[in-house]
Amino acid sequence: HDPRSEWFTEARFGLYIHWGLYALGARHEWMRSREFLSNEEYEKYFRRFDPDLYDPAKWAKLAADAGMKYMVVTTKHHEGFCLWDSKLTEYKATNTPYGKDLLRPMLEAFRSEGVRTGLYYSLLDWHHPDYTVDVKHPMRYNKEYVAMDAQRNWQNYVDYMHGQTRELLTEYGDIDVLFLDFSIPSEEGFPGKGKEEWQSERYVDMVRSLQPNTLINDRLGVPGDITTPEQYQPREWIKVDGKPALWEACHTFSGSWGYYRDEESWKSTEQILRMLIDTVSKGGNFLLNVGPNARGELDERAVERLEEIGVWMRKHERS
Ligand code: JFZ
Repeated sequence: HDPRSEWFTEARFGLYIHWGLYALGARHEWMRSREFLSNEEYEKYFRRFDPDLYDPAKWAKLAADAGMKYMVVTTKHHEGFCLWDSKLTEYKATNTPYGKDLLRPMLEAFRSEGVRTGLYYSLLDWHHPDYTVDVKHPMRYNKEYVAMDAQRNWQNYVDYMHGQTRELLTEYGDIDVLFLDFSIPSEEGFPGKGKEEWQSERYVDMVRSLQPNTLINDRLGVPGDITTPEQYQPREWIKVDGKPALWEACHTFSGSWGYYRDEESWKSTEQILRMLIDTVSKGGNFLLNVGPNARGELDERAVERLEEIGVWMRKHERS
């Protein structure tokens, strides 16, 4: 029993938001890696990023009405683009045509609906000049780019990642969850990245000292507060060291986390509700993802389903 996590156990249902430049490509948040896109090839999305219809109050209301009690948003996904006004990079929303911090109004909107706020931060970074090539990197088959690893200053990247986390935990109010993503095994001649590379123990100490109540997931390669199976339904309550653990299943409505216009394999509302009930019956939380589009709207297929979930919730007196 840990008073830090009582709210999490009660919360049960949350909204995951994957939003970044990949919304413009409208074909998966891994498009850079899948299509081996260089920084230069990807730059056009940065130059055109302008979500003119962004209205986080709408998102927050929809989530609260669907019975969601917390949210987690990608402050930076693997592509490296930052939704907030980080002082440590120029690769951020404030330098796009949109010109404004996207994170602060989002957190404010959700908090005013009584929804707790969590941040996703990618440990991988395909844009940072000191980030070395690994088996997932978009430039992994580009010999010149790989050869430049010898000149890359890894500690610079680690300082960047720790420093950005410090910004997020000092300038954006109480952060309830930190979802760090992820550790990479060594493969095909590329070294892996895990707790040594991320300097995870020092990182966790920093998080604890800045915000002792923030719940951390377990993808840093060191034990965290929350175990996060992804895209599958565990058969029973997940145990860590033989004891029932705090866990959270994260799922997409369809086959992608980022906005994917032409992806048609959407789960039905009934399927989602069955998964939610199944998760909760085994002691877990259900984090359901939406990928907003490049104009800043939630995908209408998600809106439709979240509204239906809200109807079910009200019938069962949740929201
Ligand atoms: C990661 C991301 O690569 C993906 O784009 C999305 O953000 C998702 C929530 O997280 O993907 C992972 C990370 C870890 C595992 C699987 C997919 N894992 O531990 O099985």
